[in-house]
Amino acid sequence: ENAEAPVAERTLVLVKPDGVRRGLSGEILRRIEAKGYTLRAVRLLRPTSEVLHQHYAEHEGKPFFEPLVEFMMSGPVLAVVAEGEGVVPGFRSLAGATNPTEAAPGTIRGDLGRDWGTKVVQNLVHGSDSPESASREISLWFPEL
Ligand code: RTP
Ligand code: MG
Repeated sequence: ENAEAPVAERTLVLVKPDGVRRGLSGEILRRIEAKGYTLRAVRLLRPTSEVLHQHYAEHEGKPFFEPLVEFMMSGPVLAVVAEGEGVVPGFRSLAGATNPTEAAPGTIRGDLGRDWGTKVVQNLVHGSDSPESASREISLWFPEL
């Protein structure tokens, strides 16, 4: 190993309550590992309103904000730190488009998700959208890391 190698790139993945409820946690972890990324930390938890308000701070004030927080508190969430070069954009590619109806086949949302006619789109997973978001979100969900 190169002693000059930078700290490995990390992203925060959440399997949202719809994914856990539908029994898709294993399938989603399988896809992350099959792509070649490493699972660095995994925790099943019921997120508090405080954590979710911080996590989704950029969406505060939007019409879907409170329904989104309520949905995220509707059941357990699987929080995951995945690691590997390019994992931030790489996991966003694995996840697919936000709207599961439009997400391409081959992606998590495209293969496993659909529109259920709910107030807020249920799209199975969250993935950090930049390395800066990833480090902020990892400290929020895994303060010990
Ligand atoms: P995520 O953060 O969950 O990975 O999803 P994303 O980047 O693809 O989508 P983003 O724009 O960050 O929105 C965060 C989550 O809010 C819900 N949402 N609902 N119009 C709507 O009903 C709407 N827009 C966004 C989704 O759960 C989305 O993933
Ligand atoms: Mg986002």
